[in-house]
Amino acid sequence: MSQSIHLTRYLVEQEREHGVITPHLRLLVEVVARACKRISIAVNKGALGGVLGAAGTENVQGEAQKKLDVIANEVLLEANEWGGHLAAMASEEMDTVFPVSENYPRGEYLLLFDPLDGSSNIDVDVTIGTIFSVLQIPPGTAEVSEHHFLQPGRQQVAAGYCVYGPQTQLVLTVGRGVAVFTLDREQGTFVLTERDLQIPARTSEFSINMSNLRHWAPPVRRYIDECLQGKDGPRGRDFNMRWVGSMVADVHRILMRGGVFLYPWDKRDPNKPGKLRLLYEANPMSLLIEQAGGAAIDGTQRILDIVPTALHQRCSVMLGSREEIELLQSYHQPA
Ligand code: P6P
Repeated sequence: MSQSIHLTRYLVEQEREHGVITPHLRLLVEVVARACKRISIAVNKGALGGVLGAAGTENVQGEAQKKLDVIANEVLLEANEWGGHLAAMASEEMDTVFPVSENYPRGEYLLLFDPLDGSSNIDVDVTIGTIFSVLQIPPGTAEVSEHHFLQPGRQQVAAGYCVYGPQTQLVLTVGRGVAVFTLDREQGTFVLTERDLQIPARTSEFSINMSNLRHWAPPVRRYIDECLQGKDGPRGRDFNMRWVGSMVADVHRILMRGGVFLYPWDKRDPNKPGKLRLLYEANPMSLLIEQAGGAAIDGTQRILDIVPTALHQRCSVMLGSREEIELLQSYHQPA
């Protein structure tokens, strides 16, 4: 019987054979994965678990929180604070950074997360997920503060998400490609089901919220218009469109079969660079996409090169199949 490889064995391989992770980073990923299993169980209970609907509170983004947003955030905080691998955490659901309590030893890693991305889909049973990003700080850093988190995404040491859909899957990179693990609910373990995802460079599927069409900047408008013209237009082929309204679901589809995902700047709020958050949405997803052979830009530059200035800052996001992103970037170059 072929022996299936579980998450722990994969991480031990990465540590022992490739030296890409430390024992503390291995522990961090295992703890996050365990927390995601707990979140998956809560999500799957739905109304039967009394976890649907609004929490009656707002997060730092000014968005109404769902009960599951709060539950997922608390699960991740509780799971990660005692292990000695983390110095601090940051979350979409919390205004400021969360230093590990002085009751526990502090490690050299920072964990950032969107505990439950796609919340608007929770009550209608559409796929949602947890996104996480891991940064490093010099060991023994005394007081961790927000500026320690303001590192460009290329400095992430690990990134991933857990998608709560028909299956629960953990998608992870520790810097050597992208691996996919599917939750075996009978054993309660994440089993390796894809060892090295590669995104097709070419695609005929785009993902964008078309209701914002009239607000887009010209380069994005040109790109989408050409896709819509299909084989009679300059692209010479017909395109399909998908929009789940949950970044994790849309990006997972792109990682698994190719495509291009856009949430660009638009003129509804000109001072906002985009809707999605840089540190715990765009950066982890961009690292995964690049590790799988794709590309991720904000229109003109690589997302992973953006130097953050604020914990919850937003950015314009275009990511996926490399050929499409290169074309989009060319449309953003000055004429
Ligand atoms: P819109 C979910 O709220 C989210 O942050 C992303 O997961 C998703 O891609 C986007 O917003 C959807 O935004 O404007 O289409 O509802």
